Amino acid sequence: MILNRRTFLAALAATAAYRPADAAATPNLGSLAEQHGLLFGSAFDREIFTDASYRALIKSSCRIGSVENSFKIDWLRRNGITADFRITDRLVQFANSAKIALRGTALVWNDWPPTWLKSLSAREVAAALDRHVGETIGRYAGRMQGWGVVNEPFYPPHRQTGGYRKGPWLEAMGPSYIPRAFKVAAAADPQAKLVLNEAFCEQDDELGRSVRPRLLKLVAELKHSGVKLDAVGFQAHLKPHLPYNDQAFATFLGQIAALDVDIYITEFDVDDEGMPDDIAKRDRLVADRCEKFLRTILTIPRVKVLICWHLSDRYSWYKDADWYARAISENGGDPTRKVRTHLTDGELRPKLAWDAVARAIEARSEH
Ligand code: 9MR
Repeated sequence: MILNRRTFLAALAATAAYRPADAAATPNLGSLAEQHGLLFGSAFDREIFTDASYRALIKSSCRIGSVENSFKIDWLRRNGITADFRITDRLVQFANSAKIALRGTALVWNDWPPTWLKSLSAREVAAALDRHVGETIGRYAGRMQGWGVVNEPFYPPHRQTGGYRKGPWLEAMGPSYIPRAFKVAAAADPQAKLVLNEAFCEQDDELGRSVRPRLLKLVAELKHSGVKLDAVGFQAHLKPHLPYNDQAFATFLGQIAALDVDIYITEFDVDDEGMPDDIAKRDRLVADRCEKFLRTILTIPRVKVLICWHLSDRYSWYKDADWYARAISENGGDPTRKVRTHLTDGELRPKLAWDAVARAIEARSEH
């Protein structure tokens, strides 16, 4: 009997004990996605310089990559406005030689400001934005696929006018910091894809539903005023323990796409805090959530990019988030248990979620 790829993947999924030894034995998500009009990749950062096996996984699987932290102002300009570009130079060099299209992320974010920024006058903060965005993008012009220029503009619980996220950029300039950052970015590298990135919209809770209309209005305003905005990024840190409605989210993505922007899924992973300790059960739940979400939203042709926020539990950011272990205990779980939030485990072995993502990508062409 000859199995075509779909039947083969379905057969694999049906085999509960399926555990391929390494990523090479599984569908290559980067090339599979390419066949379906999608750029697939992952976040990574300086760990790739020392972790050869992770570097190999990133190189073999990713057509696109996001630098997780090193372009953020608190990393690049730790002690003042003068940047230390040594690490970012190496990251760009790595991606260029590995032929991975690279994105810098969260250049302008009201969260995590460096201490020195907080003591500046409004005028100096505006100048710092111009310098950080202009100098950083300008330095790598022609070598980067694009930039997450502004990250997470909204956070209605901060109770600022318009639902904006509180922080030094908003305090100094009001919401005008957003078009300003995009204008500086476009001048520094006219070819780079410029992205506005937002969190929570995938959730169908009060927070997600309060961010969506505000983001839609902002994107419409930016486009109508002629700002160069190529794509809107949705993080998709999926939280299955909160309400969600993938169809409603897909409808919202359709409204965003109608404003003539691409859609990028920029930080894909699944928060497993509400799931049982049992690894087999958790892996199945994570895989199911990945597959259902992606099957729904990948039907939208303007979804062009899918980036995981790391490819392995080895580098899961949940491990360092102070609220994560606490949330597991509150749910009656073992707070010392290993995270199962990503597509491969701590030993870089693909999990059920890897194949679930492959199936969802394959289904894209059916629509
Ligand atoms: O994964 C990132 C973690 O290592 C950093 O400490 C943190 C603060 O800079 O940011 C994490 O990435 C965030 C991303 O930049 C924006 N969306 C939420 C991500 C997870 O917190």
